[in-house]
Amino acid sequence: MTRGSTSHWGAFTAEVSGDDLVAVLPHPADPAPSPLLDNLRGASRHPARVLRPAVRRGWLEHGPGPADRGAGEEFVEVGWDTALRLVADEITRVRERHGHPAVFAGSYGWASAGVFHRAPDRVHRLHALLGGFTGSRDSYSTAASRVVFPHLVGDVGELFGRAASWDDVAEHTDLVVAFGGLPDKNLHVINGGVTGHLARGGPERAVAAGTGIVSISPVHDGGPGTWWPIVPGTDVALIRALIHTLFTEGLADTAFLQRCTDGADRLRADILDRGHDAGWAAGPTGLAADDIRALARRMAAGRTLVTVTWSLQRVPHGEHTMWSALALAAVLGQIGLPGGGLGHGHGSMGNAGSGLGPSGFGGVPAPVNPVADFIPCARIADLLLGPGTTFDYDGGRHTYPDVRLVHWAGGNPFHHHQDLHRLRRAFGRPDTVVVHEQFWTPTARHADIVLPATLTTEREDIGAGRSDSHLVAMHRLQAPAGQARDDHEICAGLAGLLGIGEAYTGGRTPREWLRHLYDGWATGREPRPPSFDDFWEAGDLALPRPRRPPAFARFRGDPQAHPLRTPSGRIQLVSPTIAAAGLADCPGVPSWLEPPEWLGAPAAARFPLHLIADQPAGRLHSQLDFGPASVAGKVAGREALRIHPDDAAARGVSDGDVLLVHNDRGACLAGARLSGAVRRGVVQLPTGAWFDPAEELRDDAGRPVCVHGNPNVLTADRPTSGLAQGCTGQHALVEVTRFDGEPPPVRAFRPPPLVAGTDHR
Ligand code: PGD
Repeated sequence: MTRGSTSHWGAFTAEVSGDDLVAVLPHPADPAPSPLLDNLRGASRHPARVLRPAVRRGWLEHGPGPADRGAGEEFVEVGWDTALRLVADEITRVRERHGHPAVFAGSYGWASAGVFHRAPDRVHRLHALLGGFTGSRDSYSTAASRVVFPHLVGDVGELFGRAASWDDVAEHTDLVVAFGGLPDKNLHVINGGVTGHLARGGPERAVAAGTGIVSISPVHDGGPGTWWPIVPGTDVALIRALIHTLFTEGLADTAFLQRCTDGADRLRADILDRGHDAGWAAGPTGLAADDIRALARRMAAGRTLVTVTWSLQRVPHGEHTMWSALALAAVLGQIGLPGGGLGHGHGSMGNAGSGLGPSGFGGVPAPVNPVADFIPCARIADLLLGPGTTFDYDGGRHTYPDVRLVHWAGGNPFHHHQDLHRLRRAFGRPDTVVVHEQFWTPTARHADIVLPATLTTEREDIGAGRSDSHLVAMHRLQAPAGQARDDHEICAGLAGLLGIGEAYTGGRTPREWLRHLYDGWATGREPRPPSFDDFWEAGDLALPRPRRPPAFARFRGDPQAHPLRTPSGRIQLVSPTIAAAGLADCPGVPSWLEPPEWLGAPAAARFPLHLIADQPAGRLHSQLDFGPASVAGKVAGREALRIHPDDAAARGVSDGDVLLVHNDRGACLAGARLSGAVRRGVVQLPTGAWFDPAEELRDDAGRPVCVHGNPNVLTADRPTSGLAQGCTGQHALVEVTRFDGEPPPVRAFRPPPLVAGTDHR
C-alpha cells in the first residue's frame, strides 16, 4: 500500500523513521511539485510542538477575566481530564451568565487539508449544537470580492470557479494584462489539497504559444512577459485611463455593453467628466501616458484576458479595484469568450488557470447556528474592543455582541490580523481564550488554555482540494506527538461533558465518517468510483477532468434567456444596490478613491516607503514557519525584506543587514535583501514570520519590537470599506533604517515557560 497524504501545498508519500517524517516525496502525478513539502520534514517532533494541555498560570489561579495575555507568563501543563473540565465549565458559565452570543467561535483560519478534521468546522459544530455562537463571515483572502461581485454579476461562483485555463489562454488569447502580476509562489497552494500543480508553468506555456503578457505590479516575481512597475495602490487610476482611451478612440465594444451591461453611459461619463485619461493616470501610476494609450489599443486589437489578483482587493477600497477591472473587461466586450474577459485568481492560488473544477466532495454537514450575531472576519479586534458598537456590512447595520469566551482552532490571528499591538489589546478583553494548536504559535501564547492538536500526518482523513485532480486517502503516517489529540476528539470530549456527545459525533467514529462521506459522494456518480476500501488501499483516485465552458458563456450567448442574478439581469457597471447602501467609502459607481496610505499621500513625507505585505514564498501563511523551506528564505534568522538598491544606498543599507522597519503603529526587525525586482520607493516584507515581541527592544512609543519580521505590526486595522469590511493588510507606509548593534535573538520557535501541574501525566 502506498502510504501517503496531502497538504494545501501538495500530495505526497513519506519515509518515516522512528517517530518522524525524514523524507517527503511528491505525488507522481505532480508535474511541478512545491518545495514547501519540505516543511513537513521534522515538523511533528519540532520543539515548538504543543505536547500537553496547558493553562496560563494567572487564569488557573485567579479564574476568568480580562488579562495582559501574551506577556510571557508561564503555562501550567495539566492532564486532559482537567483541561476538558475547565473548558466545559467555562463554556457553561459564559452561556448561562452572558448568553450564547458571548461565545466567539468564528475561529477563522486555513487549518489543514482534509474534509473531516478541518479544525474550525469541528469547533463550529460543537458550539452550534450547544445553542449557537458569534461567527465570522468571508475570508481574509477575498472578502471584498465575495461581497461586491454578487451585486455586479450575481453568481460569484462563475468568476471564482471558471477561471480561464492556461490551455485556453494558449489556444485563444493574444494578450494577458495581469494586474498584480502572475507570481508563481502563490500557485503552490490550493485550499484543501493539490495533487498536480497544473497552473504552474501556465504563463510560460502561453507565451510559447504566442500569447503576450503584461505584468502590472510594483514587485516582479519572475515569469514571462513585460513588467510594468506601477506605483502601489493606483491600479484603478490605470484602469480608468485604459477605459478612457477605449471610449474616446471608438474601441469600446458598444454592442456588448448595450446587450450585456447596465450603466455603461454613466461609467463613461464619470471617467470622461473627471478627465481620467492617460495623461492624468501617468501621475499617480508612475507609468508613461503613451504606453497606457498603446496598451489600450493593443487590448482592443485581439483576444485579451484581464486578470486581477486577490491581493489587489486586500487594500482600502478593494471593492473598487475589482469593480474597475470588471468594467475594463466589459468595455473590451470579451466576457464569456474562451481565453477572454476577466480572470480573478490567476497568480493568487493554484486552482485558477489549472482548468480543474470542484470535486463536489463535501464535509460533514454543518448544523444551523441559532445565533444571528456575526462579524466580517477581519473585524475581530473591533468586536473585542467595542461590544455594543455598530458596524456596516453589505448594506445592513449590525451590533457587536459582548464576547466573553473566544474559542479558536485552525487559525493564527497573531499572524493574519493587522495592527498586532491593537489585536493584543483586544485579546486582553475577554474572560477566557481557548486555542487548539499544534505549535506554540503567537496565538497559542495569547491563550489561557491551549489544547494540543494533531497534525494531518498523525490522523486519517480524505483530501479533496477545492479543485484537485485527485481525491487523496490521507493515511496516518506517524503517532501523535506528546498527548496531541484530533480536534474532533477534543470537541467530542467537550460535547460528552456538556451532555451532547452523541449529537456531536453522530454515532460514528472518524473512520466511519470518512466511509460515510465517501459513499455519499460516490453514489450515482459515473463512472462508478471504486469502493471506499479499494480507494483507501490505492491511496488516491484520479477524478475526471472535463473541459469547461468559459465563465458567463451562457449569459453572453443569450442574456435574455440566462440573465444574471443582478437588478438588471446584466453586468452592473453601476449598482443601485450599492448606491442605496449610502456608504461614503463605497459609492455606487466604480471609482478612483485615493488610498489613505500610498506614495502620493501626505503620510509619505514621514514614511516614504510603500510596504507590500504579501504571501510568503517559503511556506503557506504562517504554517510551519520553522520548516526548512521557510527558514532557507530568512536573512540573519529574520524575514527577508526586499528593497531596491537605490533606496538601500540612500539609507546606507547593504544586503544581509538587519533592518528596523517602522511606522506609527509599530516596528519590526527584518533582514535586508537588495533587489531590482521591486520598484523604487517600494519594499516587500511577506507575512507569516511568527510574531516575536522582544521586551528588551522598544519602539518610540514604548511598544515591543517584533524581532522576527512580522509585517502585521505595521499594517492598519482598517476595513476595505463599509460594504465588505475586508482585510487591507497588503499595503502600508513605512520607513526603514539599518539596525546597528546586537539585535535580540529570535525566540518565536521556543515554547513559553512551562511547568508541570499536579495532575500532569
Ligand atoms: P495560517 O498560517 O494558515 O494563517 O491566516 P491563517 O490564520 O489561515 O494559520 C493556520 C493555523 O492553524 C496555524 O497556526 C496552524 O498551526 C494551525 N493548524 C493547522 N492545522 C490545524 C489543525 O488540524 N488543528 C488545529 N487546531 N490547528 C491547525 C491566513 C490569512 O492571513 C489569509 S487567508 C490571508 S489571504 C491574509 N493575507 C494577508 C496579506 O496579504 N497581508 C497581510 N498583511 N496580512 C494577511 N493576513 C491574512
